[in-house]
Amino acid sequence: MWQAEREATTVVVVGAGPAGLTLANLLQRSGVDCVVLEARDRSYVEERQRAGILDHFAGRIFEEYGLADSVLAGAPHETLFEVRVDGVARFLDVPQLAGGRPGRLVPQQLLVRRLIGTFADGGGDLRFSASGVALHDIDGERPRVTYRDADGAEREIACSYVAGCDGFHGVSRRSIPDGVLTTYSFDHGIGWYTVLADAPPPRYPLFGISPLGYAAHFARGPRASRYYLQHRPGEDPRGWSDEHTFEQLRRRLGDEALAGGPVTDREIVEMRSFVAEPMAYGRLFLAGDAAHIITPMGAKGMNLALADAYALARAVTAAERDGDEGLLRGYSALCLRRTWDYQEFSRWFTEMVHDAGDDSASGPFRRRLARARLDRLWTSPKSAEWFADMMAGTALV
Ligand code: RFL
Repeated sequence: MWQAEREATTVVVVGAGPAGLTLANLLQRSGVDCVVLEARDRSYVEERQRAGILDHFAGRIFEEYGLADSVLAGAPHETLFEVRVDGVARFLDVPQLAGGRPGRLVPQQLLVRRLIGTFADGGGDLRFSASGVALHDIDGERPRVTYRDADGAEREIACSYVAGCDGFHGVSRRSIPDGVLTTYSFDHGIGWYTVLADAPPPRYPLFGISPLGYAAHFARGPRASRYYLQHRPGEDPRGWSDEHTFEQLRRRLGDEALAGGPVTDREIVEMRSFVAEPMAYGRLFLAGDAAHIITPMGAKGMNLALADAYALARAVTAAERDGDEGLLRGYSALCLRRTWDYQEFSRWFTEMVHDAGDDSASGPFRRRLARARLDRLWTSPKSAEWFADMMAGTALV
């Protein structure tokens, strides 16, 4: 009878995004064996452009594990944030307000590329183009993961833990039996269009509030920019010409001289939030977008993925090295506490910058409230410090 090739490891990590790759590197540094299975090929994963801000807490993870030199080399620290309200600039020194805790500007694809390189250099086992990944016996002592490798051969890996790091559409969360998870979904009722372009980045991360709608401009490396533009419900901005897109940005950001450039990617961003509780079932532990998605306001999606990976690496290491399963038992509750904290921050930020601009949906009363909320960041030092503290990230333990 035909049999799949069988192997064993301590942790099978499903998915090589920021969560899975961070976890794999931290486990490797801790001397815990793992195998990473990724559905896509290496170049696809290394070129996927998304987030760009690593918060201070996430940066500290790599420092703690001695990975900062290989993973964060040359990544500039955050300095000021600029908010332009009806074209008038205001600045916030977020790192200083957070007590000298700067984040870093790191395009997600650069982080991913470096995490792959570092893991591979350390002899890590990362398998791309793994199709048909299926999880078995996750509620037992010895789970198994089956898949088809890049050559089409069937394979099976027995393990002690499965880390479900395969994003929102992955297989891990769906492997948990019906009725176990409570899920929370929220549609923010806002439309966003995002564009990547080979165009000069802004001096500082830039948020624009105007009656035409919200816009933002962020660096994605020394010669590339990501832009976000709110669009009206029912409108499909993918049909906007590049000229129209940059004209909208110039008006919303109050900068007639804003340089354009070739657009390399355009997408509609779903302004949707999602949380699945608990983030663990038996010996399966969910991390990152597999368990929760968040709006880009506040830049917490990738950072939550890294914070989960850190908590899980510590928990698995304590269980394997010291026989102490306490952190594993507390993993879901710890990560959910941070997830809800960040969800609230992201919603607060989203509501403020949208309501303060185009009030066609929210109305004039909410517009004035949003502007009062925004003003408070410059009139109340405590409010500004709280904002900066959230941007820096929280070290829950
Ligand atoms: P990922 O990055 O989705 O990685 C999951 C990996 O799992 C693989 N996979 C599978 N592998 C094996 N078997 C299967 N069955 C599999 N199914 C899927 C996938 O191929 C993939 O490689 O999840 P992870 O690691 O949890 O990381 C999450 C972050 O990527 C995400 O939160 C952020 O990108 C969100 N996000 C942003 N976050 C920020 O912190 N700041 C930002 O400014 C920001 N901007 C963004 C964003 C996300 C965006 N999109 C398109 C979703 C901008 C955009 C446009």
